[in-house]
Amino acid sequence: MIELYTWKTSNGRKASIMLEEIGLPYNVHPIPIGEDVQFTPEYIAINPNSKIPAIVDSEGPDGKPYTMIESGAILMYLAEKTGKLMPRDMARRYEGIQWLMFQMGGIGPIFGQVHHFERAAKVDVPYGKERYGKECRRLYGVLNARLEGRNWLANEEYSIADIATFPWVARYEWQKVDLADYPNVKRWFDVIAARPAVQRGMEIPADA
Ligand SMILES: N[C@@H](CCC(=O)N[C@@H](CS)C(=O)NCC(=O)O)C(=O)O
Repeated sequence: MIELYTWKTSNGRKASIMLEEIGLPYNVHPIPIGEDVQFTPEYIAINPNSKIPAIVDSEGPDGKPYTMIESGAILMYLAEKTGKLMPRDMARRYEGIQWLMFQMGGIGPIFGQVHHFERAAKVDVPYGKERYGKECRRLYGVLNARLEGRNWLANEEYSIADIATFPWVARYEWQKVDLADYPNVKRWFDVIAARPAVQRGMEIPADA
């Protein structure tokens, strides 16, 4: 059984979408980050970095409980554990890992700053909005170019790279982005949004 510690955010949804896609049974432990539950000693024992998501696999490597933090690493772990959503062939596997890292190192941090300056900052900071908004739109351009003539970010198959990126693009309205400006991203987004497992994963935790 997988224990999933999460909240209804873009990083949290990566893990819940993945668990829904691969069909492994899991228990949800809501961590309301707005109430600072991530800073409690109980949660720090699971994730010393006080972020969601985290998982504990009761049947990890060698059959022992295994804790995973960092959403990208969680996706890789679950893919390797199940043999799903990441190719075994080295060249194709690393194509997927490249686009997963593009999400982890680029889209996540930059879009996160856009969300902060557009929605959460206690004072209006035009420079922050301009700086991160510009880089956000540049990254949408990279995604749009990558998806020209392709259905998926890597390998011509749906993979953890797509799962990692989708919940961030799902916040395009927060980013003040019109997906019509990025038609390949919109086509890709609409196909993934229609997947039942994605729709279920986006609603986890149910009561958040
Ligand atoms: N690099 C981490 C980032 C996780 C992250 O930033 N999670 C946010 C929610 S999307 C969080 O837990 N925020 C709580 C806080 O910053 O106190 C990952 O990919 O798992």
